[in-house]
Amino acid sequence: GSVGDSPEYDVLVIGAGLSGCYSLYRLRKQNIKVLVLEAGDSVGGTWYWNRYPGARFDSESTSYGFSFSQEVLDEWDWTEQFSPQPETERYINFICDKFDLRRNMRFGIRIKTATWNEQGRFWSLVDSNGQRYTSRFLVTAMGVLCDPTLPNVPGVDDFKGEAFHTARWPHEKVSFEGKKVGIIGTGATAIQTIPEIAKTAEHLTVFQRTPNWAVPLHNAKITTEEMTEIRKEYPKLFELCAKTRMCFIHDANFDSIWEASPEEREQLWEHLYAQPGFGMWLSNYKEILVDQKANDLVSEFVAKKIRQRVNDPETAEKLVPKNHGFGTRRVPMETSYFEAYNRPNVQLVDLLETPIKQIKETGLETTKENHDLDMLIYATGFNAVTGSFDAIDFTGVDGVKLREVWDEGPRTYLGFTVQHFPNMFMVMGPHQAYGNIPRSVEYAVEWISNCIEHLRTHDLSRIEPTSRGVAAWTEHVHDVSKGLLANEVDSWMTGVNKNVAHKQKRIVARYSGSAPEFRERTAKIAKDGYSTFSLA
Ligand code: NA7
Repeated sequence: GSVGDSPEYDVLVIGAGLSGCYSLYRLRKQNIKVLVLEAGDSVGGTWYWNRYPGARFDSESTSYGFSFSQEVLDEWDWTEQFSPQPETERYINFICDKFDLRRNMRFGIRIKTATWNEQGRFWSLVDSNGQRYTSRFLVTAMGVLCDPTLPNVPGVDDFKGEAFHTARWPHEKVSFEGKKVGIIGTGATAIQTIPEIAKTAEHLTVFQRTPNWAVPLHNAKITTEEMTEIRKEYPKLFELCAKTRMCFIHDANFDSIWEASPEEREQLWEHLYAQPGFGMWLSNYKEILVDQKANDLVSEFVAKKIRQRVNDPETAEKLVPKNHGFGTRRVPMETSYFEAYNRPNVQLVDLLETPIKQIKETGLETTKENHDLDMLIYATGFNAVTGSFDAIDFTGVDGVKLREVWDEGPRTYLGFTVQHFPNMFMVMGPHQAYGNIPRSVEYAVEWISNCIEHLRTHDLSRIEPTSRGVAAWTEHVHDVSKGLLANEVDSWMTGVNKNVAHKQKRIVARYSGSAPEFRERTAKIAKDGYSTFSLA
């Protein structure tokens, strides 16, 4: 292109969550001119938007923090085993202050279109105010769960009381005192917030469509002395996370359920159920996530726990999932969730029996009755994985639209790149291994920034995956997803969102092989000089 056509930045990054912050840190170290564009008014992404009461990690705090800076590891104290949202937001702000990241960030900017200019080899982004930004490379750091969705029921706009989606929670304190509160949804978010709201609301009605297999989080404080001990173990901890399938500290169990006696099973399950974190899900017998019979047994154990913890047998029965097995959807972690239903001010409404008819000025009407409400909370989830891409009009080579390329489900090369969209890199895009997200974010950002560095040092200004590469990777992602019971169940992990018209069919949205395998395969491509890409 002509001089007038040269881009203003080397790299534009969309999003200032963990992915965007680390992208900026890395790229700037490489002397690359970067600008981060963020829709929110500050940094933090997920931890900026999700301010609902009870929001916290289900990952161990110490395993969730960034590992890239020894100084940060030395200076930052986590105060809880599973950090609550305000502390995590402070942590991300601490990182941004420490490395002066805000200098290269712009806030309150919602990108509407992203268009590839083939002649000039650059990306051109336009925000909702019509402002234009250009760069040689584009890094999408938009998060896996960032586009909240409301129920597709009549009357959502009619309700006259206070109404919030959990992912758009107000910055001001919300009071539940003396109020009749309703909440729609019983996913990981709702299960965190319901016990908190129940503490002060005059009345809380939970509108449940699909119950979920939640297990106890067992959160606890971390003392300063404990933090000193933890700090010494950081190298070991990150080594462990690098080995495990989903980057958590919970290692796989290679024991077979069929070689254990019923007493031994019961013993292991009691042990795991009493452990903090995802152990019940991730350190269980090797068959439980792939073999229906094994899954039925562990599901029965968790069902028994629910029945023991909920006083009213009818309510307990409604809380036991019937159509999917334990661990086949993202397992919500709970703190006194089931006990919340033992409170006199909490009521469970089973929408499978009595579906929502409409939302009205005064509350919510099911096919059976009217529920008058002062406040309605939508814990109804997200247009996941590809939702943030749907929200921007991406145009690649020859006017190709990303929405069309992904019409039948995502097609990527290594989860990082897409054919027809040169010089675009995705952090936590589809077909990547998620799990304990920051571990995956660090790897993805390093892969991408190394690739950009390689291109620069080799005087290359264009990279695009080949159709052969995309076909092979997409097939590989589909192959490794086979056999997992989770991939035969509707959830955000299989790309289903009943509130979004084009999300009714299951797709392979994420890389469900192991994270070490993902890293091994993608690192090999880098080591071979990215020769499987078309480079120019
Ligand atoms: P999820 O896990 O997608 O949960 C959304 C919940 O909202 C789920 O229980 C849905 O029921 C329910 N929902 C959605 N739409 C409706 C309508 N129209 N009517 C009734 N109920 C509805 O989102 P979360 O925010 O809880 O968690 C997202 C992730 O964030 C989580 O996995 C963690 O990784 C962090 P359904 O199951 O569709 O029947």
